[in-house]
Amino acid sequence: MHRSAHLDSFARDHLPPAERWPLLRFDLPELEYPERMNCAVELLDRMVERGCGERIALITPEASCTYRQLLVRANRIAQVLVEDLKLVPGNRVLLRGPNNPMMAACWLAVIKAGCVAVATMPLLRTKELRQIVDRAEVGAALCDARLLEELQPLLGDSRFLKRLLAFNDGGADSLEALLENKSGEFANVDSAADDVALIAFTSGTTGQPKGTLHFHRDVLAMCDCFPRSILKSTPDDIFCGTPPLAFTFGLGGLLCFPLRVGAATVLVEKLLPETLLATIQATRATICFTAPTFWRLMAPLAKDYDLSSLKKCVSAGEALPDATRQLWKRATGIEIIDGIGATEMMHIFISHTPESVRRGATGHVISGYRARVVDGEGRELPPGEVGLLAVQGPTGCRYLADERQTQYVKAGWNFTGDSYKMDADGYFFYQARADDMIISAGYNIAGPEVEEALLRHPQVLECAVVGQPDAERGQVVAAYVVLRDAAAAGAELARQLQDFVKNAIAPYKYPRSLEFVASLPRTETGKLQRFRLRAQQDRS
Ligand code: 3UK
Repeated sequence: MHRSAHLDSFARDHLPPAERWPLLRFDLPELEYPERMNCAVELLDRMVERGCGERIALITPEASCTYRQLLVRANRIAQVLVEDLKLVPGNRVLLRGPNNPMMAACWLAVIKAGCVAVATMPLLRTKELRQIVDRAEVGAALCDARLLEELQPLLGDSRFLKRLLAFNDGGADSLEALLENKSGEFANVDSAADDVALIAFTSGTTGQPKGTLHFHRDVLAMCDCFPRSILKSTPDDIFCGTPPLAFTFGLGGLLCFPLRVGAATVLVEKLLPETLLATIQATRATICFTAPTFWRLMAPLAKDYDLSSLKKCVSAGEALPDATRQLWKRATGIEIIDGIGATEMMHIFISHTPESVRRGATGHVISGYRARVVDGEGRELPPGEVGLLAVQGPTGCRYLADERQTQYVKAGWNFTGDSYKMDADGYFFYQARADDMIISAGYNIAGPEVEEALLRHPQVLECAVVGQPDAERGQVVAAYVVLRDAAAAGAELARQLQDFVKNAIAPYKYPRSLEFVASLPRTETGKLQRFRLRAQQDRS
């Protein structure tokens, strides 16, 4: 490792021991980064030096700002961090806010100052924020004034959190008030390429959150892999979408990818399917990132909007059902780009271009990464066999002081926890989360395959399929269905849907239990919370 710029060595001290790291590969010339490098400086100062100063960087429904304006703003915030909050390189700074320009500028400022950004999802409550503050020993926080309520209690009683500044506030002790006296000139911290730049907590569903440590060079690596080989983004692109900046899917897609190429990004605080479509129309956005459910809900509405600017549509977070891909294509003519990424890997590592799509597949491994399907002992399986997905690339899993490191990384490979099969051409087909496989009367059934079949029925808006404990069969397949027309619910339609599945896939996979619900439990990142549906069953 290179000489660290961190005066506070917490992050480096809490990296897993070297023998538990995944093997890192830097197989492409663009991944040969210099030993000293600050990723925020590369994304911002360097772009202004290269002539992007007067280009638009950020767009909101109300205003826009140029690269130079964003740089001055980030510099002023960095000055506050150092001069007023007395932070030193390596200190962890919690960030909390919806997707807006201050949140973006704060992220860049924290990293320019050599501190470690710990961005948190807007919907987290005090309990979850406390876990994060304690695990990452966070000493300072920058928080959108409207989200203070859940964070404030920690200031009084946390061992670690001592300083808190609110932004988007305007009050006398707000961050904005402190910015007014700052020059906008900042001496960037000359970090090592392998200094920790951020800790991303997994949008994990149960138990203690896991913090994943990512270096300055990892941030650039995510920008130089998927966007270059698959998205092929250019300076003229306008990015938009829903994932929070606290989720690495959003951090890449809505901040780092656009800055890396001198493009613009649209930041909107709260988006619904209708407002995302209206945003694309109003901003003439060219690239949109969101989760499969959003693509599905937007498809029938698309005809009411002018989406002629839109060129690339990216789906990630969970499996994209082929039925959804076809709905969107019929509505807009655009082939969605599916991609699997993970917080541990930072961003997407298996995907496809619109031209290289294969029905039912997530895609092929992208340039810079390697992937294989292996058995329980880590032996590579032949094409067509279902096993565990293992990946390697320039980024990889390093949990913050966590025993679960040995579950994610084995023999140098990252195990995402997904079961997949690969075909003879190297296309990867998602089956299920390995621990979500339903085992019924000795059969292995992947919930997503049953969901896919149900989604083809015109009445089905959304659905989820999980295993339900059953005395006789161990588990039975249970479906939860949201209808387009809730009034149609009833035993007759339930039977029709069951028959519909029996005719579409092997009959033993049909949902023996089928319940109509008004909505499905989802995380802020668009993921279905299967554990909640299962917990519901335990109670009933
Ligand atoms: C699942 C997918 C099938 C899969 C993420 C893009 O989702 C992201 O990170 P998380 O840590 O979750 C990782 C897990 O989510 N998943 C994600 N994408 C797909 N399953 N098809 C997909 N296209 O189980 C994976 O292991 O929340 C996604 C970029 C950055 C991210 N952090």
